Amino acid sequence: MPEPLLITVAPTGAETAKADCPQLPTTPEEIARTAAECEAAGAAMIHIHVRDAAHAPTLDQSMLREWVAAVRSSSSLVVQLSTGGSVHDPLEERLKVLDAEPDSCSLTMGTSNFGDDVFLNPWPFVKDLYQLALSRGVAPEFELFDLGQVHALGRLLREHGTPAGGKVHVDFVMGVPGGMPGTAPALVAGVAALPPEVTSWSATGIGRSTLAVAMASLSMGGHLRVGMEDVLTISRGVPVESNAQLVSRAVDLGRIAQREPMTPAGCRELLGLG
Ligand code: KMH
Ligand code: ZN
Repeated sequence: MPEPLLITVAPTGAETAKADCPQLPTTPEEIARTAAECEAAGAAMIHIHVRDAAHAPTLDQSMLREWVAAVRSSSSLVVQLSTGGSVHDPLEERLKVLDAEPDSCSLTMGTSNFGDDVFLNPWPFVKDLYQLALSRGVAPEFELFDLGQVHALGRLLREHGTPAGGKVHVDFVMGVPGGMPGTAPALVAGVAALPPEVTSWSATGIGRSTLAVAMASLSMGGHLRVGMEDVLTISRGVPVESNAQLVSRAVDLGRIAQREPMTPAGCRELLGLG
């Protein structure tokens, strides 16, 4: 039997303005509804960036907790909070994201250019965040924007060990201006360079690279991340209607590859969550 397909939905992100994209979920009610729809469509995990009452990205602790509770009230999705936040968020606030008690957190393995901005992840921050996640029992998902970050993951695991239970899940985030391109050869190179401790991997392609990366990932037995954090059109010039639409397309692609969607319980096992 082929391995079930983990579909992670990243519904909001920190970069798109609500005014430019009214269907972007930016309130607790909208994220709760999105979570329920995406679980029904076949997602097992949700990667969350929180927005405030003005729809702007925030790491406010009470809002983080409110969004986590909203998703848990409407779905059984595995809840992953972004510790990347927006490019403007201070490192100390990004560490405090774990206080909101998510199941999982993103953990980017190095600094990279991010369009005209810099996405800052200095090594001491990476180490602190990793150790904090381990001490809190939060499953890190290692975000890899570039090939150098794949090698940095090997260094982190050698120096600080693997999470209890030995599960190491990574996500290739490809096609960001400043990171690796969203192409099949780049994904092949990234997967070939993964340290041996890695037990599962997924991939997402930003913007127009979304389908190329999804199909390359499926062809190599990988998992998928989809969502409006990463792409806002379903085809050239046609806006995405909802995150569930992107999840449904991922389910369809997975079925062509003879992979059935993984359940949230399956995802918890994959991440080593008790
Ligand atoms: N918004 C980006 C600057 C993450 O969620 O951990 C960082 C990001 C990665 O999206
Ligand atoms: Zn993110």
